Amino acid sequence: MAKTALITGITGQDGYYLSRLLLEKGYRVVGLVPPNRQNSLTKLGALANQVEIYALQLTDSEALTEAVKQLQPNEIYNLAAPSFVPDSWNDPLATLDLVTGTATRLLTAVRHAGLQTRFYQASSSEMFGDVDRSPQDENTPFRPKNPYAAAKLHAHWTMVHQRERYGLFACSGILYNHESPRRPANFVTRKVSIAAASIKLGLTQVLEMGNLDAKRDWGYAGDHVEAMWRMLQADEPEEYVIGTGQLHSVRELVAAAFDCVGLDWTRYVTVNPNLLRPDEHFHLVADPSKAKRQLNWEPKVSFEQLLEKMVLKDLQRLQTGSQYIVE
Ligand code: GDR
Repeated sequence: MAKTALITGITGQDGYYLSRLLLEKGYRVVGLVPPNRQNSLTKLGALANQVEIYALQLTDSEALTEAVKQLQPNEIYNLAAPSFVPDSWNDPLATLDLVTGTATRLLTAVRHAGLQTRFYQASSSEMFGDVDRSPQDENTPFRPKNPYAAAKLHAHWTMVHQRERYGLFACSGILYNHESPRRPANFVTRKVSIAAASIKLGLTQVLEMGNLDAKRDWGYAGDHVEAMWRMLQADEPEEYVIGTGQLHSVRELVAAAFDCVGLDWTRYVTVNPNLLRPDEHFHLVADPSKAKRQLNWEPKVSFEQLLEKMVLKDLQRLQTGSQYIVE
């Protein structure tokens, strides 16, 4: 019988790639989607007809328990979160409720349903925050620096506590930045890929950036969701750091993206001080060796290949005037 996977955040970037992977593997995929967000299903493109949707508010504990009882999922992937980090300063409490609250309510629902459901929590490298060592691994101390990171860390520890106390099969992937042509335009990679494509086509002339010296470990979302799935197929539930292990600056990112369309980025890019973030001196870069050793997971798409994929899709999209990315 086909396994059932339940996904929160199915209409986001990772929800798309994970659904695609699970459908390929023969899973029945069910997305938990708030009733007022059903129109966002168009973001799933062709996959929208292949996944099932269960409408509920993720803040509704009873509805969640009922959904888990009814659907009897073999696996739950908790991906839902307001993921743009600067926004978390606007409403830290709402961030905490959605991030930590959803994880807690889902874990409680699994426990109450008495099922052997395997649970994946989407943790973030932001939890490491103000690191004093690079690269980071599963033993690096957490020092979150913003409300988003603090909420993710609370959810992460909740998952660990529930696993230790109740013996749940609960895992978390501490994921570094992972991008794709489906990344929303406010994140730096997509902002740059859209700009490179539109400047190439003569649609815009300048790109205003924040800190060009900020550095990140950027991977491909399609690779990273594979690690999520592998965690839930392992013998033991554990935490894994998932990233490429390669550190690049925003400057390198911009240069590589403009290279894809044969343009010299220095002619178009300016720095807008309003886009600088406070306190960005630390360098988040993964040591993914545990994932390699235990899950046989490795990223396949390089930094340059990722940017090429993104820029070419944006070029194609702008040239054809289509609203959605087909990938
Ligand atoms: P991040 O992603 O905050 O790392 O979180 P983002 O793409 O927003 O920023 C990456 C880095 O680029 C620098 N930067 C800019 N960022 C944006 N958005 N716009 C700019 O113009 C710009 N200029 C420079 C930022 O300062 C930062 O250093 C992502 C999200 O997916 C989180 O949800 C996830 O948890 C972490 O990655 C791991």
